[in-house]
Amino acid sequence: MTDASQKFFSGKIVREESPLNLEMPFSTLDDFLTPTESFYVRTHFPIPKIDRDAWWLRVEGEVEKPFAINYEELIGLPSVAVPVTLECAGNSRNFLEPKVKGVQWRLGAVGTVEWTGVPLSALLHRAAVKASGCEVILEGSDCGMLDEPKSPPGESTFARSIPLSKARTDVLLAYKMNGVDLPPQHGFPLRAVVPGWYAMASVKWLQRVVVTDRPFNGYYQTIDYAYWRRRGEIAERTPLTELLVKAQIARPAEGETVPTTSSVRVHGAAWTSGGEITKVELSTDGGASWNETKLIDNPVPSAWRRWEFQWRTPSQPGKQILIARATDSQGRTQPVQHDPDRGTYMINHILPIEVEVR
Ligand SMILES: Nc1nc2c(c(=O)[nH]1)N[C@H]1C(S)=C(S)[C@@H](COP(=O)(O)O)O[C@H]1N2
Ligand SMILES: [Mo]
Repeated sequence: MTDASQKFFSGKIVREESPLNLEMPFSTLDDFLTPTESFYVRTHFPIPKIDRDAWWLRVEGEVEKPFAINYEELIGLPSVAVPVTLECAGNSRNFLEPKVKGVQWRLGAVGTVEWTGVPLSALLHRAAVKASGCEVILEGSDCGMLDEPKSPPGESTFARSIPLSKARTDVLLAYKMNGVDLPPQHGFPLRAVVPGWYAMASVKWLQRVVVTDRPFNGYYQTIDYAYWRRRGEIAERTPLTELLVKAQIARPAEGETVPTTSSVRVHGAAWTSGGEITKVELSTDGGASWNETKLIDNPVPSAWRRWEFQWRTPSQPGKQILIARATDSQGRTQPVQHDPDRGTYMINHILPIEVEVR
């Protein structure tokens, strides 16, 4: 909801000041790549101040040759640069009814950046993972106390795990964002980028990579950032992982006024994981009828595709509900309602945007 009392910080909506949570106004979506200044910021603790000359990344656990690597050596390793879309698992939470606890994101806890870094597989190879290796824990150096009753007492760090197979496939340890050193709020000096997964997996301010011989059950993948998966009558706590298919409308934005009997460009972006976006449809009548939109970007694995549609607006003034709906190459599309087993995460049901025709 746009609100005149809304606070802004360098062009982003302030959702929380401490810890710092900033949202991109999604109506400013323009290019395929999101400018770094516009990219949303999600933190749980104060942003750690890290001196890169005193910083080390340790690689340990179920490995034959544990080691530590410093910044200079790391950036000297062969690197890759790839565009990857990151979406916070709680993006669009403010659309849930009734209202729920958590950062009240609308559409802007998502963005696409070109990340430069070293494939995690290269470091795992150097450490020589033992046959017992099962998962890889990524640990950040930010820490603090949580005021949740179910959190571990005292201070704890932000940590998350990925299966060894995923770690060896496409996970990047990134030190640049759009060609420039990571800013402090985005994980300086080094962060993980886990393509195709909700962004809680892309651990910032990395200090340790730990190979484990069993599934990790940390706070951020059991109590938080998890959902209920059903096995018949039994509900099982399951970590959030892959992004669900979703389309969002950038313009017109919620509450925007458009002229009657005219041609208005409706545009936005859509993303998925484990496939590519093959279709984005738009309804301009609250879901009664659907039009196929034009996909703008070429498909790139793990990045969004922008889309657009020329809308002939009605001759009669009044409110209109716009809804976008994406379909991917696996035939998956967006549900009409949010599944309560997902709690306040994985919000990919179709989202109504009300505009005024005048
Ligand atoms: N160390 C650390 N990593 C973290 C977080 C954090 O609080 N601490 N937040 C996670 C969450 S929930 C999201 S959505 C992304 C946000 O990345 P960004 O701030 O660069 O947009 O970082 C993830 N990595
Ligand atoms: Mo997030």
